Amino acid sequence: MITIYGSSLSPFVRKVLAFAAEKGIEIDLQPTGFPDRSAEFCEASPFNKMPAMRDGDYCLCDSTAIVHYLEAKHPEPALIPKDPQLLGKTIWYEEFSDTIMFACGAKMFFNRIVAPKFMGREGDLAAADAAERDELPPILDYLERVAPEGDGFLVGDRLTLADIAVASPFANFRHMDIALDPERYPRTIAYVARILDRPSFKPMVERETAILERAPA
Ligand SMILES: N[C@@H](CCC(=O)N[C@@H](CS)C(=O)NCC(=O)O)C(=O)O
Repeated sequence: MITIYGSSLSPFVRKVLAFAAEKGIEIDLQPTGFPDRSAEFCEASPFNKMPAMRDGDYCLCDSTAIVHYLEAKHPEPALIPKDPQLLGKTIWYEEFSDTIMFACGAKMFFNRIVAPKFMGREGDLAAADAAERDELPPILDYLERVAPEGDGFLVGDRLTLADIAVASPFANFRHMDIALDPERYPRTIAYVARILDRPSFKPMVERETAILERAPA
């Protein structure tokens, strides 16, 4: 069985786990310490970042590398299109999530949740508030322009890595009780709710909520 090291509270780990679940790939999730210096994890992740993966004696780190490995090893159902234009858009949305959304979301999630609950210290709440005030609205404005209506998807006519990658950080927003304005972001709200409601995400996000409720204030 494939092992993934990390916590699904990380949007990168959650993306890999949802991607594997959509393909029906069974995963052995091994939680990592914070920080994790175990030889097993360090072998798989030389820079100690989650997620990392072990498949037999083959190790790989980085969520993008891992999802491409999984796609090549388990091609069906295809989650990364082969058509050049659809492929390009899929990679763009994943990159948008991994860089632009993460840069904003991490400032909020680290300072409001990770630092106080898992590191026993206060986070920089002013930095979190500034990210929510200044960085989040342009991200949501962009998503509202591209979010599909009805039961559509971001790229082409089926679920792809794009949907998985873009929806993943919204679970972190939920954990922080960030309320999106329904007047301003109706399409984004409906689209994200639909993706996070899929069996590949829903039970995982519920387990995260339970972990956060048990964690110290
Ligand atoms: N590009 C990497 C980023 C991974 C990453 O930054 N993970 C964070 C958690 S969200 C981490 O492990 N941070 C710990 C650290 O930087 O020491 C990926 O896509 O997997």
